[in-house]
Amino acid sequence: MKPRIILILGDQLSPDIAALREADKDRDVVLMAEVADEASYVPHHPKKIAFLFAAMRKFADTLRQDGWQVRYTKLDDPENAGCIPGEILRACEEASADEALTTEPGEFRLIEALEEVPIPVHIFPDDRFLCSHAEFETWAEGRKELRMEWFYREMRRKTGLLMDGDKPEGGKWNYDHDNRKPPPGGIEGGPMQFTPDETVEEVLALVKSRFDNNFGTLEPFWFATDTTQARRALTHFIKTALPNFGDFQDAMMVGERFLYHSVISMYLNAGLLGWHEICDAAEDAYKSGLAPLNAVEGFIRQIIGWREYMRGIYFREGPDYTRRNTLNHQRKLSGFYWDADTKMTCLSEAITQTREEAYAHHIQRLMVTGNFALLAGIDPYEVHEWYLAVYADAYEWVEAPNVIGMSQFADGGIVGSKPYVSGGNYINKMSDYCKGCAYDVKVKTGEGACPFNYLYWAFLDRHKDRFGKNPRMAQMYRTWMRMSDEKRADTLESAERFLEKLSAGDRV
Ligand code: FAD
Ligand code: DLZ
Ligand code: SF4
Repeated sequence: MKPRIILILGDQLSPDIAALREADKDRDVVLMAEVADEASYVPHHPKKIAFLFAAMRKFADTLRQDGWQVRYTKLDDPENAGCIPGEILRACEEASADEALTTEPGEFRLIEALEEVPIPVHIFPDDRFLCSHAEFETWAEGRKELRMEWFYREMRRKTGLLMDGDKPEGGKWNYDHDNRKPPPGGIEGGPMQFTPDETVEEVLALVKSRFDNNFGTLEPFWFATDTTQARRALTHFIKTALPNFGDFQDAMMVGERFLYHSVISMYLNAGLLGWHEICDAAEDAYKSGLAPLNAVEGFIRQIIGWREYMRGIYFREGPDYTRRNTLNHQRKLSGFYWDADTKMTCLSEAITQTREEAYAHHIQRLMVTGNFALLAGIDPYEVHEWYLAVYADAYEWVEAPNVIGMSQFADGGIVGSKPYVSGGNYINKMSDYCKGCAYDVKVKTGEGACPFNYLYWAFLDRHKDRFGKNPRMAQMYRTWMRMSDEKRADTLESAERFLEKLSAGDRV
C-alpha cells in the first residue's frame, strides 16, 4: 500500500491529534514544515514564531522516538516550498504518496488552501475541543441571542466540572461578582520560566536572522516548548497563582505583566496542554482546599466557557467574519500600537509589555488596547490584524471572535449584547496606571483631560441611533442627555481635536 502524508500543523502538537489516530506507523509519513507563508501572513511577534518552531521541532523528535517516520522541513531548507500546500506536494513526490491526511486547521485561510491542493487531502475534525461544530450548531439553533453564560452552563453539565449532582458547586454558576478587586499591594512570583535548551537556541538564531524587523523582542525567551515543561508551568500556576486568580482577574498594575494569570494560552492553543488536564488540576485545587471557589470557577469558565464559545462562533459565522464592520469604523490603526510611543500610560504599558512578552492579559486586551481602538473608531480589520500578529496565543479561531466580536462590536452584537467601552474611571479603578499618567483621569474635557473620558461620550453620541434604545445602555445615555448643552459641546470638541491629532500622527 502506498504511504500517505500525515500533515501536522504548528498548533497541532498533541500526540492524540485526530490525523495521527487515523495514521499507520508502518505505512505513513508524518509531515511537519516551517514555511514562510505561515510565518508571515501577519507579521507575527518573533517570540510566537520561536515558540512554535521550537515546539514543532521537539514534537517531531518525540514522534520519531515513538516510531513514526517524520519528514521535517526547516525554514532555511533551500528546497523549502514556502507554503503548506507546496510542502504536501513535495512530500508526496518524495514518498510516492498521492493522498494526505490532516486535522482541521484553526483558520479558514488554511482550510481553503488545503482544499485547493491538487491531490485528496482528508481533513478530520479537531476533537481537542470540548464542543464540536455540530454540537455548537445544535446549541445555537433557534436562539435569539448566543449568550456565553448559557453555553457555559451546558459545558459544566457536560463535563461535570464543579457540579454537585445537577446543581452548580456552591449554589451559583458564576462568581464573577467577587472577582473585581482593584490591584493588590504587591505581587509575588509569576509564570514559570525556562532556560533555552539547544533546540531553542538554534531556533532563536534562525528567528533573529529572519524576523528581526517584526514588532516584538525575541529575548529573553523563557516559554515552555514541550509538554513536560508546559505541565510544570501549569502546576506552578495552580500552586502559586490560582488562589488569587479570581480576586484580581481584572486588575492591572504598572510593571506587573502577569499578576495572577496562568499564562498558558499559548501552550493550550498549540496543543502542549489539553483543556481537560488544566480544568481537572484546577478543580482538584478547589477540592483539596488550595484555591477558593470564586477563583476556580472563574478560571474554568474561561476555558470551557469563553474559549469553546469563541471557537463555536468563529466556525459558525464563517470566513467573512473578520471583515465585518457594523459600526463602519474607518480610522487607520495609530502608530503607537507598534512603537508604544504615547503619553497615555495605560496604552504604553499594555503595548510595551506586548512587545516584550507577546502577552497581555484579558483586561489589558479588552479595556485598554481594545477599548481605545473602539472609542477612536479604528477599522476593526486593522485591529484584528494587530492582535493576530502580536500575541503568542493568537490564531484566528480564538482571536477573531474576541476582537471583531467582543472587543470591537464589529459583528453587530453576536458575541456581546453591548459594546465594551469605558471612560478613564474604569481603568483608574482597576489599575494604578493613572497615577503616573500625563493626562488627568479626573478631568473630563480639554488638553490635559484623560482621552478615554471624552472619547467615551463622543462614541455614545456618534452611535446613539444604534445603542440609544439598548436597555443596558439607557442609564449612560440619560447621563449624557442630562449634561448641559455647553458641557456636551465641550466634550465633543475635545474628542474631535484629539482625533484630529491622532489622524495627523501627532504624539498623543
Ligand atoms: P488566564 O486569564 O489565566 O485564563 C485562562 C485561560 O482561559 C487562558 O489561557 C485561555 O485559554 C482561556 N481564555 C480566557 N479568556 C478567554 C477568551 N476570551 N477567549 C478564549 N479563551 C479565553 N485568547 C487567545 O487564546 N488567543 C487570542 O488570540 C486572544 N485574543 C484576544 C483578543 C482580545 C481583544 C481579547 C479581549 C481577548 C483575547 N483572548 C485571546 C482571550 C484572553 O485575553 C487570553 O486567552 C488570555 O489573556 C491569555 O492569558 P492567560 O493564559 O494568562 O489567561
Ligand atoms: C503560526 C504559525 C507559524 C508562525 N508558522 C507555522 C509554520 O511554519 N508551520 C506550521 O505548520 N504552522 C505554523 N503556524 C501555525 C499555523 O499558522 C496554524 O496552524 C494555522 O494558522 C491554523 O490555526
Ligand atoms: Fe489611561 Fe486616562 Fe488613566 Fe492616562 S489617565 S492611564 S490615558 S485611563
